Amino acid sequence: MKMRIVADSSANLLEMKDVEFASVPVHIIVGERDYADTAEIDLAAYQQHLREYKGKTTTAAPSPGEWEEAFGDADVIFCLTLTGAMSGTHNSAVIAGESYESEHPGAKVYVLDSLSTGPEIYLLAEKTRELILAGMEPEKIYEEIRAYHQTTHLYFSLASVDNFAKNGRVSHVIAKGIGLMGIRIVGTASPEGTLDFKGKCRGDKKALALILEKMKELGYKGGRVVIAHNQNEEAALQLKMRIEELFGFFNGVIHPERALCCYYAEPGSVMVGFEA
Ligand code: X90
Repeated sequence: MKMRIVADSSANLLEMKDVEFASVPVHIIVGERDYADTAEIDLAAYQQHLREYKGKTTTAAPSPGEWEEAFGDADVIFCLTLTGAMSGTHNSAVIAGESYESEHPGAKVYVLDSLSTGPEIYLLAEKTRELILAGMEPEKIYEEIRAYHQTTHLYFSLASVDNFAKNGRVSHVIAKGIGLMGIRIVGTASPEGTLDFKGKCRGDKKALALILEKMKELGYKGGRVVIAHNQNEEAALQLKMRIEELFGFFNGVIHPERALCCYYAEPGSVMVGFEA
């Protein structure tokens, strides 16, 4: 039985060792240009285009066809999507799953709404990989992933929410003033899969301290951490150091965001997924 993990590109994940994996690109539209968030994208050139472009920019969910293509010829697919409360990506995956199952009798597509994005999807993918490699049955894997999902969280520090506001995903009132004088907005993915703002901080140091405080409040005890950043490796390393000071080790990874996350979690932002 061929099993495959498929996640949209908001997971900032392009490949996985020892298991079948595919990433489905979310799209970023900058004027006439449609950037598919794939491994081929030149992130520096893309970010420069975003910075310099004065007209309208937006994003678009992958089509069901793009999801189906990523399913390949697997018998069992674990499909992990970014929050359905903020994007059509999940809906598109559900449609693709139904179509794939009807075209491939006996195949099964499990579609899980992460109610989150980025590092939290990354954690779910890592767990799915672990369970596949342990030789577990698909139905049991899905059950375990859903149980694991109850223990994963996402926090973020955003350097700007302009692109969220421009696309009607947060109000302009909230967006105002963020990004000025190094103001960061710290928030989390709500249980419904929407943005839940927890506070404004001046500078990375305070923002990271607030994230760490929230992690501890949730019962974080040194579990797995995934940190994604947009041109702010320094902040990611600072958080890693603080975790090491507290727990004696850092069980995690740090990586740059891919194109979709870079659009909404603008330069200077940090996203943190963790187990608690
Ligand atoms: O359908 C589309 O056009 C894509 C829309 C995606 C919207 C969400 C992207 C989030 C990227 C930003 C920081 C954390 C947000 C947490 C949300 C629960 C990352």
